[in-house]
Amino acid sequence: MPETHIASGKVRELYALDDERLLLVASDRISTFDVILPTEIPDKGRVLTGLSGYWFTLLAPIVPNHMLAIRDDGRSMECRRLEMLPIECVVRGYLAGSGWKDYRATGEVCGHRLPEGLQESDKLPEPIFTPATKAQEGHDENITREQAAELVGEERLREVEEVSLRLYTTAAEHALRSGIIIADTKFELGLDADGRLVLGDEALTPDSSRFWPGDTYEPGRAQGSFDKQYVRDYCETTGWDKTEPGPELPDEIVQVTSAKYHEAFERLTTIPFPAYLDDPSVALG
Ligand code: Q0Z
Repeated sequence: MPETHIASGKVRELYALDDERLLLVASDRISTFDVILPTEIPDKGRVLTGLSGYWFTLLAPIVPNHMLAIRDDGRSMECRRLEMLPIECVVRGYLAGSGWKDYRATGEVCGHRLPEGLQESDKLPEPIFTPATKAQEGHDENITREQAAELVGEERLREVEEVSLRLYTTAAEHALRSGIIIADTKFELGLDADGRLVLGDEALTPDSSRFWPGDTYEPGRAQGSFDKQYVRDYCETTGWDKTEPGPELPDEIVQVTSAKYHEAFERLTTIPFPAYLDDPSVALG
């Protein structure tokens, strides 16, 4: 059963299974300040794969997805091969990251004029679709709706925007009931052999989204990350200059962070994580 390696992400690997199918493998690697750390976080890849699978099932009434199966290892997803669109489909419900930067500089984010006087981390009046280019290296760059339309076509863009907003709104409402704010997220959409829009890649994980703890949310400052805050805070204590290589993490930080991933999985899915380890298909309803 030959699996040909076709791509590496920072923390994931992609293999070809055959002409129609890919295998997406999520490692336990963690990145912070854009650097992969030398220490792994136990179960991180399984949590992200299980969460993606959970969301794919929940959101399938909105748009079909590429998932075929999660393997028994809990970290590998067999997927349908798609023709991926050349844009990142970002949706923001709150003002953070490059959205906050752009707003402060111009009062706009990707051509969306926003009300005056918003603070960092504020909830937006309504979620906005803020497409970005796919950078081969470095950071994705926000683009306007017009630039996105040149890349995928006006009609396809309308469909992508509507689907992305419905996916985000549905997931963010669900997460909020679990005490987790999904401040923003990035979807990767593609087309199947019949030209139908399909949700691919990973979806609504803490690596593709900003997850904030709901109980300490307070606009006017940056919010802590649900999963990575202990890692970032530890890194800040070491005097590390945020270039390669990153620091090794002490076991205490590793254990607390692994527990945060387990907690996110259990809160969002209401499935005990050991039940997922025993049989990953439990995440798929
Ligand atoms: C996803 C990526 C990773 C490196 C290509 N269903 C699909 N069909 C076609 N292409 C993709 C998918 Cl998911 C696809 N990526 C992102 C993932 C390592 C790059 F694990 N690239």
